[in-house]
Amino acid sequence: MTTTHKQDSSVLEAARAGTRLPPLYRVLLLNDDFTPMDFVVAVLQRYFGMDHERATRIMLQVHVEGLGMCGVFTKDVAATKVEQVVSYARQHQHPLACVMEENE
Ligand code: TYC
Repeated sequence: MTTTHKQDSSVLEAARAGTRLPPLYRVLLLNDDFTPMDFVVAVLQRYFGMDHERATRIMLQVHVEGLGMCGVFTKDVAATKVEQVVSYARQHQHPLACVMEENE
């Protein structure tokens, strides 16, 4: 094998790696018995850019089914959303739980 061939294959590997999609993470809200419904709707609008109708639909899904998806993001963005939501909820003394999990 020549040096030229080795370079060619590593260039191809780098190109493939460059086109691979990053792992994505779901951000989920979990139900609880205390956080007010209108607070959850406001969170979905504020941190996930939802309109009032969509936010209400997701909030009710969480309320009935126990959890619901806020969106799918890269790792850093998902972690920031979780941090923001939990921090905002605690500032308002609500136990709202928000978590992330890899989207497999
Ligand atoms: N179950 C709450 C209530 O009855 C409402 C709620 C919805 C709480 C979604 C958390 O992620 C949640 N007030």
